[in-house]
Amino acid sequence: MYLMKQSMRWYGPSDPVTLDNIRQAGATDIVSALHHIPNGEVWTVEEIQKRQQMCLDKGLVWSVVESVPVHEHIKTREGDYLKYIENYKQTIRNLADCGIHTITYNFMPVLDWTRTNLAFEMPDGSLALRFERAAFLAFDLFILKRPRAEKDYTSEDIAKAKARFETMDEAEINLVTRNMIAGLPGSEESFTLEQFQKALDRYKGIDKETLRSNLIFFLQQICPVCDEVGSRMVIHPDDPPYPILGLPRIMSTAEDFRKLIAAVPNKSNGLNLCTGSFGVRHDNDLPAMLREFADRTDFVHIRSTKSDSEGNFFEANLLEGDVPVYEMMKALVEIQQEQKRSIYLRPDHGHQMCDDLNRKSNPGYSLYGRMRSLAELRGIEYAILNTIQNN
Ligand code: DNO
Repeated sequence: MYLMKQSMRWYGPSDPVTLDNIRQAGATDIVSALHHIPNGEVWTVEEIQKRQQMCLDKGLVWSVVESVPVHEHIKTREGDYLKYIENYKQTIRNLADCGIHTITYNFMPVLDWTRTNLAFEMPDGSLALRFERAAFLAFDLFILKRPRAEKDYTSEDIAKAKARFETMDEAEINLVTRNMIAGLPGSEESFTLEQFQKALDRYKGIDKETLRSNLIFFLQQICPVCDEVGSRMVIHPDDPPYPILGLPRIMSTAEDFRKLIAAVPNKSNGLNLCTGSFGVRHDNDLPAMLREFADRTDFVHIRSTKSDSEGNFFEANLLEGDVPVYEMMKALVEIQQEQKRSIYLRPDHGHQMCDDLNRKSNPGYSLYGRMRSLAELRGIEYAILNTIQNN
């Protein structure tokens, strides 16, 4: 029987969650990145091996990179983008030389993932990540004061955002601002408000189709190298999966990924199926997406969000959100048996709970919440496999 490769993200030596913690949570594989290397520079074999050795010393294997960040100049195709693409190729070759072949990346302009609230209190006292639309709009319209932002919203939206802004004291304004632009873990960039507006301005002439063609150009350069060394680029979807701050988005739906495969059919053009990101759109049928893209999905993130009709969402307990976790796991178990291979899976964004409430941790990446999710996922997989075996 082929079982999921139980993986957990580790941010490296400065992560408050230790490799021992991760091993005790039951994971066998590590998802990591060399966050100390500036975006755009080559990851040397020596630096990669150092990180690998840290994992091996604790009986773990660094199997998936999340992420080799894509430099903004590649996304906008300006400045030194050709140099950054060459550096990216070299990083892929170096990773392959060290035996690491699964590389996660995203193509979201300026910001990686976005939340307004990193400590949303759940009824049981644990803390969740949340995206509150009115707070986000208040940030865009009245804190950042993005030029012409009003044209992206209805007058009803603007009124709600204004009312929300009026409830904010200085501390909340600072907090929302920090959450939005100071960089969530893994996002590689952080800004002041002024730098942030400049970063947005670089996308002025770039609409959806231009951004998509920049991604296609990037993959056309990178995928042949990946094919040669037996590696795969797995793209992470947009989070949230719709346009924000006037920026284009190109990886929010199954159709977006279909377009990418049609343009770059290389087998190294793969998917990191993140149920939490795609799942915020109820028109994304997640198990169907997993089945459709099974040949290209080497890495799965499982978490569940719960959204309301206002466009707010929070990250729910794994089995209590909108994501059909059982159906996803069933599809995953079946695909693994059909394809006779194991797929890397990591629990994503757990709640901050238990002793983690008294510790500083990377938002979404404290220990116990993810440990709880991994245990639940393992239990679901175990039950499905037993049912298959007994029939
Ligand atoms: C958030 C993560 C993302 C992801 C990148 C991949 O928790 O899922 O930051 O790592 O988008 O490039």
